[in-house]
Amino acid sequence: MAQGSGSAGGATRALGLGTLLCLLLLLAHTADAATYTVGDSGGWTFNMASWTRGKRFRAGDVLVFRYSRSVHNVVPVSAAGYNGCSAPRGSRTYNSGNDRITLARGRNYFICSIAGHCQSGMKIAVVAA
Ligand code: CU1
Repeated sequence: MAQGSGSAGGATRALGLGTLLCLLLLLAHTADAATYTVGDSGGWTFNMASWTRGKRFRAGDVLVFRYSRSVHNVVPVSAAGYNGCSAPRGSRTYNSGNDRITLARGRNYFICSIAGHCQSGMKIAVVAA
């Protein structure tokens, strides 16, 4: 009987250790989050396609969009919105000129919804691992 309760205790300890490991992984992941200024010193502007090249983004990384708020904006869109350069009515629109947006796992698409800008390459597609 004593042996039985001992092994149950072991299972509980193993569960506790698993939970602890998960928490540590989560913390490590958070600490890893990087911040990227979109377009680097040039900021968020036209012909952005090459900016993502060679970068490895992770979920939780932060993109900083810097631009003149009187000229541009930032709208997260779907793949269709990205390809067609259209933002659905009611889309959340960032327009502070210094917007911080956290990447979700998977594909993240952003366009400028000012007429003609996305068509001129003011759009990025970011894949976050
Ligand atoms: Cu724009």
